[in-house]
Amino acid sequence: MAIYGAIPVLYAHGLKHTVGIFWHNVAETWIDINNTENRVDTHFMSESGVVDMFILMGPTFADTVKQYTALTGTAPIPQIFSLGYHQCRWNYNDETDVINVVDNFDQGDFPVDFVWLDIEYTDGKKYFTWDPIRFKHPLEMQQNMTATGRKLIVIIDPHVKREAGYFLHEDALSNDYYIKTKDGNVYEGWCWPGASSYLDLLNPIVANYYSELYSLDKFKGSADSMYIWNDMNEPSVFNGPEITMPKDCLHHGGWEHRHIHNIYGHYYTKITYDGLLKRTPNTRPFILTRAFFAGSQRHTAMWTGDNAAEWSHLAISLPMCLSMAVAGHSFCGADIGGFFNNPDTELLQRWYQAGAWLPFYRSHAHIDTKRREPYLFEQDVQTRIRNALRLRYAHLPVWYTLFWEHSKTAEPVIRPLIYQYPDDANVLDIDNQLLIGSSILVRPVVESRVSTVNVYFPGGAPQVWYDIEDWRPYHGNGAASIPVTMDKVPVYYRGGSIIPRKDRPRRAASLMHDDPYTLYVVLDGNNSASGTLYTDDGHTFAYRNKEYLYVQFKFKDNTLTSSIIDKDAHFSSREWVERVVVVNPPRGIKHADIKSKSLGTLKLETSYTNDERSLVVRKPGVSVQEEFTITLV
Ligand code: NBV
Repeated sequence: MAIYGAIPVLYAHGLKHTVGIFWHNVAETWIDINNTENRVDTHFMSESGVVDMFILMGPTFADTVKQYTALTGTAPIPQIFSLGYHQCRWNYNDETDVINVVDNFDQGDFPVDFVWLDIEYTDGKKYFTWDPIRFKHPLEMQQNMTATGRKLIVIIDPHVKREAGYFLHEDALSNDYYIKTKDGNVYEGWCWPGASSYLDLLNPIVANYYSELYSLDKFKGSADSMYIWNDMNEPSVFNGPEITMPKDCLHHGGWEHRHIHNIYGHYYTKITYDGLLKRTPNTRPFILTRAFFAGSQRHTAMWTGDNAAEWSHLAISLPMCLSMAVAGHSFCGADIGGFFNNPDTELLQRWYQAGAWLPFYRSHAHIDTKRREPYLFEQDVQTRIRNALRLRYAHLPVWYTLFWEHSKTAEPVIRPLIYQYPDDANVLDIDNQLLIGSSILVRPVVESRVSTVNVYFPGGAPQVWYDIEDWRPYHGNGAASIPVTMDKVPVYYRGGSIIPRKDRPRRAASLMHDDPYTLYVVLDGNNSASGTLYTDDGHTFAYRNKEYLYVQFKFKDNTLTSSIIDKDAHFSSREWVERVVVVNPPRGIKHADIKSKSLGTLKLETSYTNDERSLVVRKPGVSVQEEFTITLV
């Protein structure tokens, strides 16, 4: 039973085989999973609808996920900025507050890309309006933000305030756009604004009307750089049965709410998506939603809803997002710090450190909580939060490349170990570790006051994992107890991988676009490694016209080679390679030679670091657009 969203897909995994079921039914649904000693029985119970069931034949876990995604779609590549850090709170009080938050982030040197406004920015909870006193100059406020590379996201909820004179309510009444009761009257529920009604989104005319409200001339005060958060779209109705809409309410086409309950929120975000596309046709929409259904990944990111400042809620955010990812929806995160109540600084720091490794990275807090922006804490706490944020930003090229690859191959951006190592019996129930793609292994610290955590290193003995702070090797033959401090989170790169990073600290992703890369070449037992890098303009649809760069890096026989994967795609990038760090390098290297068309052959300095566990190749200075080789000599 789900509160916010439902993806009725179920995988059954054995060490040799995975199969799945996709229960394609949008009525409210319960799924009972009954584990007995030798078997697992599953009962699907939907309130109405037909049995439309897809059996996914596998045979591998990855195949099964792909078969499911073939039915429901992949997420298009998001704006790169949306993979940065988001600062949210219910609520930032007024325009000055918002601008001060941005200033304080700058003064404290904390990167952030978006500041969010919750329901209090509206004029009396009437969406598509602004509070006339506290948000009197929304455009100016947004211009001040964009001048620093930051943007605004505002909330739009589906309940419509029943207030005479409110244009949306008047339009809905006069055009008959509202959902009805079983007796044919306009349905009236209770939500933030008080008496509210709900638009009948199943009606294409209503959907079109609503999506057009996002246009720049209608949503006055919204800049073209502003994006949308859809909340309460289950829909949430305070006085409704199970806090939602009565089952016998009537929608377009005569559907009772019971028949379509699980897809209402999905429709809502699809309409927002269409609206943002109409408003700025060449910009990738960004939407965050609370309600979702199978397929919502095509339009929106989601978050896990109202958690609390408790260690168990930090811990559960990993399995929740991992489940979402294998159910096709990778763009998932949880409220950093916990929505309800006040986290102590230990929990808050651990949450920032863990959240940096989930796809959607936003801190959020309930209106009754104490302010908890990172700059408000003691210096040591600030330093740790800043480090977590910087590590996130350094890995933006990895996240972005993985989202590109997800859009093409359906591979989840984050993965449970079982996805990558399906025949390893030891990983079946590991859900406190995750893989970012296939190359980064993370074991966030989600327990209070621990000095060690257990980390399982998958892949068998030949597979080595390298701690990203000191490049210490760990063999893939089981679990190890790893010492942790408040500064330490166990994160490893897989031997055999090449990780592109942008290591120059910046204030926002939007300011990193042309920054140079450091390539981390992590060699396996055969002295080889490979990896990919995707880059484009970061926010438009130009990639659909082949304006992008997709590069393959390979290391073999002491030579790193870059080659363009999609030869018919082009992007004139200003990014270049600033440094190569070879982890587990060959011994006795004196220098390196770089060769490319524009550079010819040049000699590069190298130096060993970390007790010769790594070798740094200085300033290759080659554009990522160009194919090149770097040979260690
Ligand atoms: O809009 C207020 C909150 C929001 O901050 C939160 O993130 C949502 O999940 N919203 C729910 C309404 C109810 C909160 C108790």
